[in-house]
Amino acid sequence: MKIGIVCYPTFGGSGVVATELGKALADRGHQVHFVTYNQPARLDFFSENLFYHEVAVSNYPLFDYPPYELALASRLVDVVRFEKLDVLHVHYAIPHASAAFMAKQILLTYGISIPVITTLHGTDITLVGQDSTYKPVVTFSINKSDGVTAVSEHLKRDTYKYFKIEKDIKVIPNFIDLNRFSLKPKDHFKKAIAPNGERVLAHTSNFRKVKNTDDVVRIFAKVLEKIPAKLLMVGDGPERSGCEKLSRELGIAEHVRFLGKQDAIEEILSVSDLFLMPSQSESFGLAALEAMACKVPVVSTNTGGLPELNVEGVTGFLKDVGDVDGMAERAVYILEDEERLQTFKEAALAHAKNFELSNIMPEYENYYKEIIEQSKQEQLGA
Ligand code: GMT
Repeated sequence: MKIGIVCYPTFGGSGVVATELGKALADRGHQVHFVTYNQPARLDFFSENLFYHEVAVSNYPLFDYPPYELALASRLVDVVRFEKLDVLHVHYAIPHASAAFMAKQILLTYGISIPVITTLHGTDITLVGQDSTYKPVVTFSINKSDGVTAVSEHLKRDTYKYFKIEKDIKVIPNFIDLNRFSLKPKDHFKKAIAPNGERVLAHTSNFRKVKNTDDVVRIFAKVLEKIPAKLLMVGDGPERSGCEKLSRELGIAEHVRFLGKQDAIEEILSVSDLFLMPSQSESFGLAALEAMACKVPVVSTNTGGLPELNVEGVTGFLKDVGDVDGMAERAVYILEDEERLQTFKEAALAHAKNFELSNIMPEYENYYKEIIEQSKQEQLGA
């Protein structure tokens, strides 16, 4: 198949999923065309089946807000026409689903019918999409997509709860490439981070409010009262400087390392003993799955799709949003006993294997085929 993928090219979860999916599809022999405003963060190698089409946004001085959605729709028309794509798969509804809808309508005037699949990732439904600024467009463009997928059962339920959706939503969970995300021998790095055998806790995110990164620091401060430990904070975003300030105010700054954006996340996870994800909302929790694949148990909130990933008492523990004391107590429980920690580590990896790329990718492949066929039948019936 010739597949067009639209996503945010940043380190955010939806962009990561879209890029890893595109790479895997290219490995399977499909031709994959990324249409984004920048080279996707993880699209960092050459493959004869991978193409990148940049969306250039004209910044005419009249525009206070350059019309990105129009630039994207025009680029999609161009790419679909000239590359003869079979399907467009857009990740994150805003504004990708509506741009794809517009492109689809324009392409019909050229006699081209392209099916559009929208994958819902999280805040496009749970946060941003519910803002009345966008809600009518989000509802319309989901209903006008030929196929719709969500990354967890919970997100599917939320979508039906908050929007008037007439379409079937197929749940295809996020996935992990266990060849990349696995425990790496990084003992020298661990010694440098935790020279006295301290436990290493980790958090990776884009430091947006929804991630509750202050709670990561607060949980860690409480863990530190009980056991020697270090905290690795990976990523960058609006809340990062506040977190640094908080760790100074709590007097624990010497035990917290802010590493900024990192490519080799698996190496950092490989020296970690526990992953903290105290998010306000999390439709799936890809970062937690990456940790589990590197044998790192997870203490998280019980929000959104997290209970579908983190198994209570097996791969880690789940507490209510904001329950800093509860999460700290559970973290200490896992970390204070070496044998118990090893049991949780093994279980984290065992569960991550259920989300292995090779298990999940065919679900997308089959869904593409189904939607392409369905769209052909509709054309014939029209
Ligand atoms: O940052 C992004 O690219 C999307 C982001 C979001 O806020 O919607 O992440 C979501 O998509 C990820 C990939 O499917 C999920 O693993 C995250 O749980 C989800 N984030 C939230 O729901 C907050």
